[in-house]
Amino acid sequence: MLEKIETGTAEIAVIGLGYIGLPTAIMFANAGFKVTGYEIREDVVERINSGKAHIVEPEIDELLRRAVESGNLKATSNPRDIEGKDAYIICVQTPLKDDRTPDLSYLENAVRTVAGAMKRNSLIVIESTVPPLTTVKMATLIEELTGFKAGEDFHMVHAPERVMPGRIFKELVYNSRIFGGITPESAELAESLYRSFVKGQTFKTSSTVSEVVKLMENTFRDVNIALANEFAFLAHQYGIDVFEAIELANTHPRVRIHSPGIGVGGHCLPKDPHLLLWPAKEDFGLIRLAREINDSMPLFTKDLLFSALRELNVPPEDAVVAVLGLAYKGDSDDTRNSPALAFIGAIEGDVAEVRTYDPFVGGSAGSVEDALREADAAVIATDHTAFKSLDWEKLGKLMRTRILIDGRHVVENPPRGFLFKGVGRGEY
Ligand code: SAJ
Repeated sequence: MLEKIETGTAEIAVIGLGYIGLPTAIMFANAGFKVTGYEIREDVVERINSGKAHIVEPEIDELLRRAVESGNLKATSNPRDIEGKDAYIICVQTPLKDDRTPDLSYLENAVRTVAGAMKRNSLIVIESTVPPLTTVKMATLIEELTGFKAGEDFHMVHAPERVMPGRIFKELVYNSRIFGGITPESAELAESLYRSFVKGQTFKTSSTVSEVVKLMENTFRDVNIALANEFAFLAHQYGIDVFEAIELANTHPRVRIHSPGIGVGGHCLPKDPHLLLWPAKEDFGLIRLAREINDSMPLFTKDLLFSALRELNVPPEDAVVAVLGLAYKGDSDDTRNSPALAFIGAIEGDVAEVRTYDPFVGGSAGSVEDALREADAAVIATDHTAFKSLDWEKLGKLMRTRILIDGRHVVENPPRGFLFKGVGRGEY
C-alpha cells in the first residue's frame, strides 16, 4: 500500500463531491492519482465530468478542467465504479437534526457504500466533522459488514478538513493537517497519501484525538464569541462602546477578544459544539451556555430595534424594516444558519413589512435604496464590505423614520440625523 502511494499508483475514491470533496478529489487527481469521485446527485456528476464545477471557488474551474482532461478524475453515481480502490476518502455532511442531535445518516450510508466496494488492505479516511469516537464505531460497522478486521485487513483514519471557502485551494496545500488513525500505521498511510499535495505541517495521532481537535477548534471560536457577546451585553448597561474596550484590551500581548454581533451562523460553529458534547455523559455547561448566548443574539438585536421604534413613537405593527445582509458572514453568499434569517424570523409578524437586500444573495429589494425607501429602520445583519461605505446621510433622505441598527459593527461613526443603536455600542 505504502509503495502504491509513494509511486502515485494508488487508486482513490472520494465519496461526496461537495465543498470539500470536489476540491480534494481535484488535488489528488492533479497530483497524479487516478481518482473516482462518487456522488449521488446525478446532475452534479454530469457537470463535473464535463469539466464544470457546481460550486463557486477561486481557481476551481481551471483546476477541475485540468483534472478531467488529464483523465485522472471521473465522477460517478454508480457504486460499482468505486469497487476495489486502494483509498476511500469520505467527505459527506454531518448536519444536526431538528432536536440538535447529529444526523449521521449521510456518513453511515457512505461507510456502507465503501464497505460494499472495498477490498482487503484499503485505507478509509473520514474528513467529515464527527462526534468523538465515531471513526472507531464506523470501523466496527465495516468489520460487521465485510468480515475484515480493523487495523489488520483495512486502515482507517480521521483527517478533518480545515479550509475556508474562498481560500480552499490555498488552504488545502498550506494549512497543517491532523491524521488520526485507528492504528499508527493507518495514520502513517494517510499522511503519506496527503503529502502528495499538502505543504503545511502534518501531525499523526489517534482518531478520537483528531475528532476532538476539529471540534475544539470551532467550539473555541463559538465560546469566545459568546464571551464577546456577554461583554457587549454588559457594555450596554455601562453605556460604553464595547468595540473600543475590546480594541484596548487586545493591546495586551496575551489577550485576543473576538467580535460581538447579531449572532453566529454557518455550517460549523453553531453545530460543532453540539457534536463535541453529544457522546459525553456529563459536561460543565459552559459550551451549552455559549451556544445559548450566541443563539439569543438575533433576539437581542430585535430588542435594540424595538426600543428604537418606541423611542421615536413608531408602533412596531406599522413599521417597515429593511434588513441589509442575509449571508452568515461578510462577502459570502452562504445563508446557512444565518443570524440574519433568525432575526427576520423573530421580527416577522411583529412589524408591518420586512424588506431584505444582500448584494451576494439577492433579497426582496433590488438595491439598498429600494430597501430603504419609506422604511422606518435599517438593520445591518451582515458585514459585507460594500455596506461599510454606504452614505447614510444621503440614504436617510429616502427613509420615513431614520433608525439605524448595526448588528455587525459595520458603521464606525453613527450618522447624523439618525437614531443609532448597535450590538455592543452602548454609548449612543
Ligand atoms: N463571528 C462573530 N464574531 C467573531 C467571529 C465570527 O460573530 O469574532 C461569526 C461570523 O459572523 C459568522 C460565524 O461567527 O456568522 C462563523 O464565522 P467564522 O468565520 O468564524 O467561521 P466559518 O464557519 O466560516 O468557518 C470556520 C473556520 N474556522 C476557523 O476560523 C477556526 C474554518 O477555518 C473551518 O474550516 C470551518 O469553520 C469548518 O469547516 O469547520
